[in-house]
Amino acid sequence: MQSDRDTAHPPKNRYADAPKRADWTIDQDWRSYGEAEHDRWNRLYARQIALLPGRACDEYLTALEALRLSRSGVPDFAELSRRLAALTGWSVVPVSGLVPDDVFFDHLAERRFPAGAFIRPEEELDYIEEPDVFHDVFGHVPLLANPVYARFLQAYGEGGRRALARGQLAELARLYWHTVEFGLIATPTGLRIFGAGILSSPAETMFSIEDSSPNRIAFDLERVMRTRYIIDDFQQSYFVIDSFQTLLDACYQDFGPIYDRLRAQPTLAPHELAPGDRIVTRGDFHYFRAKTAAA
Ligand code: HBI
Ligand code: FE
Repeated sequence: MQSDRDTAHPPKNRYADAPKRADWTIDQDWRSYGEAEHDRWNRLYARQIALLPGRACDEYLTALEALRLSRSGVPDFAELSRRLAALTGWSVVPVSGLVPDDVFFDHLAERRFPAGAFIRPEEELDYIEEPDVFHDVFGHVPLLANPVYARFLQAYGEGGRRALARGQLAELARLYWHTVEFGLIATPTGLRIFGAGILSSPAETMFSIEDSSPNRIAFDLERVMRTRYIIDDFQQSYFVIDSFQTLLDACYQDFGPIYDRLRAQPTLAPHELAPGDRIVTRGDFHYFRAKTAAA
C-alpha cells in the first residue's frame, strides 16, 4: 500500500519525525514500506550475500539462515524478534536513528537491539552515516542468535551503564567499534569477519580480509580501549579475536582498574603499532598513502 508521501523525492529518513516513546522506540509500521524500499533491501542483500561465504564467520552465516533473513524485503521486526527471542531472548526494537548513549546501553542490557527502521536512499547505497535497517538488521542482528555473542552484547550494555556513571564512555565506545563494528575472528581456515560495519559493506568486506594495507592485530582489551578509530573510511587496523568466548570473558571483569591504568597512558592512532602487539599481519598502508597523495 503506497502511502501518500512524495514518492518522486522521498525524504532520506521517513521515520525521522516519528513519535518516540520514552525509550526512543517508534512504530516500524512494516506495512508502510513501499516496493522501492523492499527492492532496495533485496539488492543490498543479494550484493552482500554473494561476498560473505568464506569471508563472514560461520556463526554469522548460520544465524542468517536460522533467522530467515533473506531476499523477501525489509524484515518485519516483530516477526524477526519472535524468531530471535526463541533462540537467545533478544528482540529487535525500531528506532528512527541514533539514540542517547544511556538509552542505547539500557536496551542492550535488557537484550533489546535498537535498529534503524529507515533504509538508505538509492544515492547512498554504499555508505551511510546513520545506521539504517540494512546496517543494523543485516549487520548486527544475526550474531545475536549466537548464545555467547548474545551474552557478550548484554554484558557490554551493562558495562555501558557503569561506564556512563564513571564518565569512561570513550574507552567503551572503542571496544564496541573495534569488535562489534569492525572485528575479525581467527578460525582454522583463516580470518573471518564478525563486525557489523564490515558485514554490511561490500568494499570493506574485501578490504578487511584480503587487502595488504591495514594492520591486523590480536585482540587485547586494554589495547583496543586505547586505540582511536576512523569514522568515515576503512579502518587502518583491525583487531582479531580467537573466539566469542574471549570477548565475553573480557567483558566479565571490573573495568575500573583498567580505566585507571588507561588514564595514565596516551591513546594510540588508528595506524600505530604498540610494544607487546601480537601482529597477525603488518599493514603497508598503500590505500591510505594513495589517498593522502591524492588529497
Ligand atoms: N544508537 N541507534 C543507535 N545505534 C548505535 O549503534 C548507537 C546508538 N547510540 C550510541 C551509540 N551507538 C554509541 O555511542 C555506543 O556504541 C557507545
Ligand atoms: Fe553499527
